Amino acid sequence: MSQLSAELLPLTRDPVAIRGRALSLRRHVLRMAEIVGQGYVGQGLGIADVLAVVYFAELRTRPADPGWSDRDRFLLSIGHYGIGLYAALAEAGIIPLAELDTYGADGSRLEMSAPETTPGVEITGGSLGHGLTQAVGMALGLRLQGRDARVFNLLSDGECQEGSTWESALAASHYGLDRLTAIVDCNNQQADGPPARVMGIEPVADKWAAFGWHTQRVDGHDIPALLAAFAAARTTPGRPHAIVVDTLMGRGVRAFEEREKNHFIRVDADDWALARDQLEASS
Ligand SMILES: Cc1ncc(C[n+]2csc(CCOP(=O)(O)OP(=O)(O)O)c2C)c(N)n1
Ligand SMILES: [Mg+2]
Repeated sequence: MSQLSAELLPLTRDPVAIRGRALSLRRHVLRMAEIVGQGYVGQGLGIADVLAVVYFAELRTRPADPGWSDRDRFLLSIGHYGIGLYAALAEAGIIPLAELDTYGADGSRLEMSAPETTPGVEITGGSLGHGLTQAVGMALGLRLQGRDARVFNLLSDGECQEGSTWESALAASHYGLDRLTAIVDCNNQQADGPPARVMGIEPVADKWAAFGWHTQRVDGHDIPALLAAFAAARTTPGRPHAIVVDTLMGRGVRAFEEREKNHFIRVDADDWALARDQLEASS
């Protein structure tokens, strides 16, 4: 029998508490990026409210035993959002807070693109369009095993251009995987510019709905709206759930929000103090 603590991560649906968690996540993101001087900071800040809701209002997990068989799974297919995931894992006590200082360093478990060898990281993302395929397989497998664990996949607007995403979407609705939730981060950016210029995906919520998913679209920084959307997903049977979240890259740090190219950023050593000040002023 496992000697690891069976204590569950405590959950809350209090928006004030979740907002506090989101601010902590953003502080962690800035700290990680400042040490290394660069990173996917825009994504980490942009997804903080969503991750705060997932980790602290929804996910059934045991911080001391991240491999617990009945855990809810959170799959990050966009490995480059690892900075945001590490912030959530540290905040949840799954990895040590002090380890965040190693983000992006040689030999660190916190590589810039999150690898599944890190505790709490379910899949190695990075090759885009493969997260939902694995999420569907996991959700089917868990159902076959008679487990009621849920599976969440955070994917990006860029990943909505991948054929494998839509093949998985079809399979999930065919099999009625109602314990599967796709969270689609629409930050209106991909490495080469806005999706509308690269390969348009709108109206993206209509597409998920047309594939048979219970679909909602919410402001990804509106915590009460996010809580309500996740609650609706939890309580609507028979179909997989898509929650399309509109987010702003760099959210909370005005200097980053206003950058035109935000996919991967380098910040001069002198500018981090301003970033920290802007985050504190926004909270
Ligand atoms: C299959 C695949 N094709 C291309 C890439 C290169 N790539 C890395 S990130 C990225 C942008 C993807 O869009 P999105 O995740 O929306 O980017 P962001 O919002 O973080 O800018 C691309 C094309 C990749 N990692 N995998
Ligand atoms: Mg994007």
